Amino acid sequence: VMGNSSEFQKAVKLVIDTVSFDKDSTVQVFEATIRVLGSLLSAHIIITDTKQPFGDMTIKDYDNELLHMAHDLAVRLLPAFENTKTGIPYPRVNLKRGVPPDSNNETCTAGAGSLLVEFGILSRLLGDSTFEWVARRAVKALWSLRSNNTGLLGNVVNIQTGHWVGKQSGLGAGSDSFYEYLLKSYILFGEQEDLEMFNDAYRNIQNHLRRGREACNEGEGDPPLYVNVNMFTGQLMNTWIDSLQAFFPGLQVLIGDVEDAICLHAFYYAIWKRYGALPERYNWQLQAPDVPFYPLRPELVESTYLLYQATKNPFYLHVGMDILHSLENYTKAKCGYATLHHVVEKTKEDRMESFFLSETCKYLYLLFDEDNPVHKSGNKYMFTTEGHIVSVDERFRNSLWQDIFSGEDDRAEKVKSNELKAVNFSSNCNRVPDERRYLLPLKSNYMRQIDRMVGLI
Ligand code: DMJ
Repeated sequence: VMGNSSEFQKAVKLVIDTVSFDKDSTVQVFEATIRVLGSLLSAHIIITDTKQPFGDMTIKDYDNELLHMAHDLAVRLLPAFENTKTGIPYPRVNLKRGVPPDSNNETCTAGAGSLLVEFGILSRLLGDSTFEWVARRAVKALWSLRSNNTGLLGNVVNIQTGHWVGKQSGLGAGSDSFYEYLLKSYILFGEQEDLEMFNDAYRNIQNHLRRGREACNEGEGDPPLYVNVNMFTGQLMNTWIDSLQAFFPGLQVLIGDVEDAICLHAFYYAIWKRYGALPERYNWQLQAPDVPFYPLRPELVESTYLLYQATKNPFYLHVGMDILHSLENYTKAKCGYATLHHVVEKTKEDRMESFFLSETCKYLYLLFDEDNPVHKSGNKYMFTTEGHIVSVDERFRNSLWQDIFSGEDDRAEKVKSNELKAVNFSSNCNRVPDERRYLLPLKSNYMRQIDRMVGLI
């Protein structure tokens, strides 16, 4: 993204030469997929792009090594999809030994249901439907378990019985990327069923999770907020929202619900202004953090970036500057940037998650880099949930197989026997003006209202 080809080439070489997944290590299927598999695939796509829009990112004598590594990793994750009665995967797998004997049968919706983008890309690059098939089966299994009454899904499910252990339906932890990947899978692969599921889910979210006035930027009543409810009854379950939920305005931008996105984003920005960070959980009734740490999460920056792309309103450059300054002031440490242990006390933890680089920094950089190749018309990119770039490309539109959901039993057997393992395959920041001179995207009384709601004034 920064166009630094020599560093990119060095890093790719280092990964090829030193990384092995043949490790006696138990990983989370979701995290290994979005962080590791996703980055390998993204780098492979960039290296093999015939247009090379970021500069010369080709690797001398490249022989699809990153794709081979992605394949190797995905095969090691496949045991998570075996011996599960519902098709919903186990949450953890040992890279050498498969699912640990004492494995937990409970998993969260986001963890089990947001593997389709990476697994689908891998399948389509390899011409092997296995990976997409298992990921899609998991999505469909979760989808079939939604409540008959509300259409909502819970946040924790038993993969053998299909019973909801966590009945909370919300947009944050445990649920977030499930919704994101329904839409992004459609954008990438163009499968109608993904869009239909997304549209249905979005409608149910609007009907049961959204509180506050109908038109977000005008009229009487409270500004809109998306709350956590019981999936079967739609009843409010608690009075907190979490910082992960701040991705939702970005998703709303992708489907063109920009007005609502502007309003929800403003609510999160008000919380950020109060603390210089987003607490992991914020209690909107008590106007105080319920869980006070901030692990350098990207969601607010991500939505800010997407809203700027959609509106070109300089207000979002100001928000980005504000976030950047808070990060510099409160989280900078000797060797990197540190998790805030407490957003009020500004104490730090010795921990910098990889999503700080792959998402938080990337979205901030892109927000200010108007001329980046990512933004050039003709270049079409999508971000995975971990911020990895993939081109929206014809080659992901075509599945080379026709049989994806025919002969399910046969495929399940093959997955079990690992028969499908062997596959052959040949800034500009200076322009940012003073806040008061912005054209605010929202009416100023709205801004005052949410500032009051979060105890800023
Ligand atoms: C990232 O790992 C991904 O965005 C994931 O979907 C949930 N959020 C974290 C960062 O906060």
